[in-house]
Amino acid sequence: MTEVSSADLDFSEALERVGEHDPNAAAAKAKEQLDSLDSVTLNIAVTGETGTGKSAFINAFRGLNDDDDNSAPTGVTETTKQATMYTHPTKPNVRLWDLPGTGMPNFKANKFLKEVKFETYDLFIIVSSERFKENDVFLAKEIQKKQKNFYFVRTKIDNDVWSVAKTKNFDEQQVLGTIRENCHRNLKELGKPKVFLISSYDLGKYDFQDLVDTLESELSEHKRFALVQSVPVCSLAMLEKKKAVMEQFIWLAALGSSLGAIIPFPLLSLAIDKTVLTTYLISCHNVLGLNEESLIKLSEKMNKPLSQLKSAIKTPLALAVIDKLAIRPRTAMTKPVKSLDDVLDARFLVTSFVNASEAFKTTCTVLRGALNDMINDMRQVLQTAGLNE
Ligand SMILES: Nc1nc2c(ncn2[C@@H]2O[C@H](COP(=O)(O)OP(=O)(O)O)[C@@H](O)[C@H]2O)c(=O)[nH]1
Ligand SMILES: [Mg+2]
Repeated sequence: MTEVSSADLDFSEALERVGEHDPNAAAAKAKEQLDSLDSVTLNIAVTGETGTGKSAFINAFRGLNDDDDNSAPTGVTETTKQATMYTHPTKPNVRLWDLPGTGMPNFKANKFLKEVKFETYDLFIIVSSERFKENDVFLAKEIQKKQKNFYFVRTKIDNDVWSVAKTKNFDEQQVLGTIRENCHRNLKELGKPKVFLISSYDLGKYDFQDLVDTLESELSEHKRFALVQSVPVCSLAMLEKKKAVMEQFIWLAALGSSLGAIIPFPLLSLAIDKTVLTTYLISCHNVLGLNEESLIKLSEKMNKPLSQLKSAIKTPLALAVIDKLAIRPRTAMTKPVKSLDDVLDARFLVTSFVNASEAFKTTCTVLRGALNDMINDMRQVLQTAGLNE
């Protein structure tokens, strides 16, 4: 499966892409491919000395706060020599591994990598909160020998910035530039590797987006998709990235939802398997951070009432998805919301004539519109929360 935007894809191209000429077989294949996207695993190892912020970084990456249930304990001295796995709360196929600290004086990178079973991981993130040390360099070289990728992350940047923020002539870019230079000096044996400056308590700032872009560009297509789906929506820029990735699969969801509509149906919506569309839209809802858990985290992080964030969600489509997922019983107080089925039907009704190709095209348009609605709502949520970049 190659990367493509659904925008210009017609039905016959979609059939070709899944390698089936029969529309029913193509729909089945498309559904299979959608499922397989959720089963690809991404294993990210996070390593570095004790106290450098490995656990806090893992929590932030999973969209959790340090004191949440299931979060990696922070501020504790590591006693275990084992790697601990933390799965992503909504994308369990994405796993972050908290590796034991690398700070001991007689550190042997090769032995360390064997002990933590290096072959398990797709990539390594080497964390430091001050300067990178000899052990970090040894480790990077050994990872390279084993033909895996590593990325240097310099954490606690918020502390560095904060400590000089009150000084005269404070220039944030200059502070960041100096930190970067120092890191490069410590890592010069490795050439000039990229170093990402990060605050785990404010992923929307500094280099987190750049880190995600870089990982994305170096992963295989399916793993890249898992990565972008799982990262928290910490900025408007990250939201745009997520939009782009979800758009790539509209054609697949549209194809998967087609019921081989080769005879005219009185209503186009009858020719569509709405369960496939619903699954895709729920997945968008989670990926974009419109789900309850993500909104709660955002409200805690930005210190904004949850109700205020929720009130920024206004489109009937986003509200219908939320309503569909709500577990609470409806009460008299609940505002009546159109069901997702009704909202989708209303959008399909626009077209009255049908063949498989038209059905596909219309479904793509409906999904694109639905995704746009959710994106616009989430943009409002982020702005309400005070994230404007
Ligand atoms: N200000 C700030 N503190 C951090 C950051 N990352 C970690 N910390 C703090 O540094 C301490 C050690 O972090 P922890 O994640 O437990 O480090 P680990 O031993 O490498 O897992 C904890 O008190 C964290 O709250 C960060 O990006 N910014
Ligand atoms: Mg830890």
